[in-house]
Amino acid sequence: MVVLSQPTLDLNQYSLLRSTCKPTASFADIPEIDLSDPNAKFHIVKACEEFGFFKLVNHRVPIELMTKLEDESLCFFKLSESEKDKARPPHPLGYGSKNIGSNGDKGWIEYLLINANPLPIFSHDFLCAATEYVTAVKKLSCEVVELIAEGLKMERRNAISKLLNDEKADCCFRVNHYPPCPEMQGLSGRNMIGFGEHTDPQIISILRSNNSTGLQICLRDGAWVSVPPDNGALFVNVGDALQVMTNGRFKSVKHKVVVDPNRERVSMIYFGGPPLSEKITPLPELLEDGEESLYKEFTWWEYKTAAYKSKLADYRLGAFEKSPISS
Ligand code: GA4
Repeated sequence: MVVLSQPTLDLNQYSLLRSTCKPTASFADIPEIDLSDPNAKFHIVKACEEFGFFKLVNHRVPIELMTKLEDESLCFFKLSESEKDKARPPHPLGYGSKNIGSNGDKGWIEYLLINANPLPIFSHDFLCAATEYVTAVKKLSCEVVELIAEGLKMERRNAISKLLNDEKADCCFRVNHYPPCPEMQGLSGRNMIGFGEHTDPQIISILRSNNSTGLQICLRDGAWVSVPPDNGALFVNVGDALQVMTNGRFKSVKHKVVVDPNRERVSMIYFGGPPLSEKITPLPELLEDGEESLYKEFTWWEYKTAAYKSKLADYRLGAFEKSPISS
């Protein structure tokens, strides 16, 4: 028999995690890119420069693929703790709850984190749904970075996409489940953190959520704003590696998730990273005459290793800058 369970999260453990941001952080006017718009490439570049984040509509990833995988994931999260525990390590991949990374970060969350290249053997139905979804979203991530290359007027349209398409591309995929947190009901003015503030280390991340609120992004002026949910849309994050590849012209977006007292949130995120041996440096065709790289030379393996030793909120690129740039 399958026992339905909520993860046993002890609220006392989380009292220190209450966000200092008001739950009513205002909803932002997030740039919305229509992929069928012939000028999408220019809008994408502008959004990456100004927000490091945008919403994508008419993206051609069928909603059925998203909801199928979401349903399969929910079936998994509804299993008993002992069943889910069977999918725990090897760390950091597999099932996790409460702990994010291995350096003490905690959140009101449980998740599945898997290597997307190739996908591991899991429950057959989950694997089928994940394979279909990840294939579609990977294709989309390549399309988006090709539009970025075009929008930046680069000669090599595939300069970035070839890294994501490489058979050794280091891509991963996670499904996050944020159970409702009814205990927070009476505690007005504060929200429970589901996933603390951070930037994604990779090149690009593509996120889908189940029409629920909770995702907040940090604007250039430091203000945190809520991202209005949109069931059919996908959301795109600039990651740290893309910040470096554009020599800081794009900035990776700081984001976090706060939990709702009454509604669960499910999000699925594809993280497109380069092969481990790839050098992460500004793309030569983007450097103006005489412009120097703001960053030391490093491989994706070096950056990823450093990232996994860091705390979620750390400014990870700092150690790789030639001279400190403000975060
Ligand atoms: C953030 C982006 C991805 O979710 C992730 C995360 C990873 C993890 O959950 O294990 C990290 C985090 C992420 C950045 C810093 C380190 C590593 C948790 C953490 C404290 C899978 C990734 O690649 O980096």
